[in-house]
Amino acid sequence: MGNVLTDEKIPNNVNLSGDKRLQRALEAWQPAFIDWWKQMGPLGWQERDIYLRTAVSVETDGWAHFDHVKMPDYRWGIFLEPKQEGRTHGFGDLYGQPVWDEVPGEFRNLMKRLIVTQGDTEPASVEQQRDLGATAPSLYDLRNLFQVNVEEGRHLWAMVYLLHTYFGRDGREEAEELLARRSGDADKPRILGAFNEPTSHWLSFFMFTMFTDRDGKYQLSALAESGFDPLARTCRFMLTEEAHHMFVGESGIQRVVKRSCELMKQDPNGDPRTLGGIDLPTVQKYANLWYSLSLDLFGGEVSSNAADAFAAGIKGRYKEDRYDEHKLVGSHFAMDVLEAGKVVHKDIPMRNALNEVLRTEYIKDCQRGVDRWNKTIKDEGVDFEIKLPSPKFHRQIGMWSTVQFTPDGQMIDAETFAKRRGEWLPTAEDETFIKSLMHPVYERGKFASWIAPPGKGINGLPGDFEYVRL
Ligand code: BYC
Ligand code: FE
Ligand code: FE
Repeated sequence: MGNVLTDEKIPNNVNLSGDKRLQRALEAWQPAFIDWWKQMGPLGWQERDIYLRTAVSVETDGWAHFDHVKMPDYRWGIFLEPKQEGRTHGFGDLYGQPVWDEVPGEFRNLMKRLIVTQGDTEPASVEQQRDLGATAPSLYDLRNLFQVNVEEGRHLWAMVYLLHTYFGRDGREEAEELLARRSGDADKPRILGAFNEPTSHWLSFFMFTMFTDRDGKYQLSALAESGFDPLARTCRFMLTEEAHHMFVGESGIQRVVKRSCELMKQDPNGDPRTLGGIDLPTVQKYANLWYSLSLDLFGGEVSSNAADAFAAGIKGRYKEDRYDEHKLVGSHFAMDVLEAGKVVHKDIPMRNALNEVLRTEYIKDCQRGVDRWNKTIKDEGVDFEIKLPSPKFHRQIGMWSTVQFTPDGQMIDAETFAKRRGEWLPTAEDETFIKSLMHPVYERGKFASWIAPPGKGINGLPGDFEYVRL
């Protein structure tokens, strides 16, 4: 693999110093990135020492270095997995032919759109999480928030590297735009829906990292199969970091429900709210919200964009290797569709159904996480089950966005939905209540009332380690 040059301005394993033009272009973008980080990254805490993991190579053992560092000094680098000699297209019309090291002209726009869309989510999430440092439930959680934030920053670097290297002037302009859009801004919003939603407290943050970062896992996995080799190699390494983000979300909610159960047993009326906890039905509502927003990120159920990207060899399926057939001509996917206002189960040409195929894999993965939450609840002796709502519930993208469903998948009219919405999704009162619990806890080894301590600390360290130096 390429040597890692960590002493350069931009740490990298792509021999950046061997391409002076590219190096200069990226070094010119770097101060704009730092300005964006200071302006839109975590509010406060920038001058504190945070115990962070930094990617320093792509070796499976020892790719990460842990140390206290001030966030603006974080060494955001460019890391691609080593090139596999002789790699061929793993799917699509070009199956079996050598992969590309450059972008073919006819696919340039499609490829650029996907890379820009991926890149846009990374800074968007940092913007969404900007204020959370003021209300962290512990130093451990505060550190995990910042870890996620700096790595999303690195994921932006990964996409900007591709834009600068392979898309010339267009790519440089897109890289600037990535720093100009703003999450939730009416005039220049981020591209995808969920990335304009507020994550204004830690319950939403944990749901976001559970469900929305998991979309990242599936989208990156599909792009990791790409016949555009530099994209595949960069996404493969991004997935290494992604695992921790989903851990933060899944274990975060697991600790919330554990605490809820403990408090339910302490309160004479079984209400954790009176003791500063979050009741399980409210946890369910936030799961309904973030799961449905994240399902939207897979795009339309039937999509010619998805078919085109697959045919071209640009975007594959999750773990393409597991499938026997990689061209998908003449095969079908049986799925629910909306026809004349009714749900019908139907065969759809496979290439057009690929967004739904990927979403189906994602749903299974979400269910595995929810099962682990339910095991925690059961182990606490509490009779409650968190359920993923129907994929048709509360959708804003795709065919189900034009009709309304209950969480258990019954079609209802818009008026009934509006009337019952507050039973299923967080209300203004729920938001106010959750925010009322969000008091910072910055004493080493202490945790807020609404969350249990983690089972173990970071990098083998104890839970009361000084993850953030005050
Ligand atoms: N919001 O054929 P369709 C992550 C647009 S998360 C707004 O149905 P397609 C992360 C679509 O662009 C992973 N618009 O969908 C997580 C298209 O517009 P045009 C992010 C949407 O194109 C946490 C039209 O609707 N990565 O990394 O097959 C923290 C019809 O599109 C939405 C990617 O998404 C939406 N939700 O698929 C940090 C990978 N959905 O062309 C990071 C790259 C669709 O008519 N992106 N539209 O103007 C893609 O692969 C695809 O663009 C999508 C959509 C899967 C998003
Ligand atoms: Fe990311
Ligand atoms: Fe992530």
